Amino acid sequence: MLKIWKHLPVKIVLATRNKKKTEEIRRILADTGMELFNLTAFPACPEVLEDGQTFTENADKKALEVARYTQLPALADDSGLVVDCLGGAPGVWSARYAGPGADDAANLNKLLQAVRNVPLAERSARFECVISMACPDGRLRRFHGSVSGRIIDEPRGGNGFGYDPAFVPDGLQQTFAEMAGEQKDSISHRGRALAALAEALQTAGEKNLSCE
Ligand code: ITT
Repeated sequence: MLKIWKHLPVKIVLATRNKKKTEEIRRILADTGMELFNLTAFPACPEVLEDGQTFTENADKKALEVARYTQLPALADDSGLVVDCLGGAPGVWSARYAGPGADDAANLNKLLQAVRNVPLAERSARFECVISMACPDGRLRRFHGSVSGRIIDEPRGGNGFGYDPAFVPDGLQQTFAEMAGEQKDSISHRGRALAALAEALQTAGEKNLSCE
């Protein structure tokens, strides 16, 4: 899908320390030729406090702070799961749903407990992703992707991360965690947001991408 920019020699910092998220972004953008680092290459980069009320606020903040610190174009992903019967939870708190420092297993377990008594037909949910790309001088571009589905009773599958074992996209039977990575990317919130970024930057050209 994103095979348009073979060998673009542009260095971009991914404003994340999340290993699985990094893997997905690298896989989705692999054919663009961009050189992608994440924050493990900048161990002294201060942690960005994610205190926004929306995915957009958090994505912008992460991209701008990391671009300023590294003096490189920075790409931030803020994402999460919005569950209708839980009033939109875990939403922007997806990474910390079971408490500060909670791991994926604890968050997933809390989600499954929270929907336990809700009929399957009322378990509609969606993953949201906002990708913000910032230049060190503060210029910012933003892209959005989402995918609708439902939360099942028991986790299934060993691929992906986070809430993937509990999420079945609309019209399908497999959870994200039962799919091959490329299959998830082709319909996922992150895949869609990054496809929009690729399309916009293809139009804008390499100069824009490198923040010159
Ligand atoms: P960074 O802020 O460092 O990028 P993070 O894990 O804190 O890493 P977010 O604040 O964007 O990232 O929170 C995203 C959480 O939402 C993530 O930890 C998962 O729990 C969940 N999530 C996001 N995308 C997901 C996906 O594709 N599959 C499953 N869960 C996902």
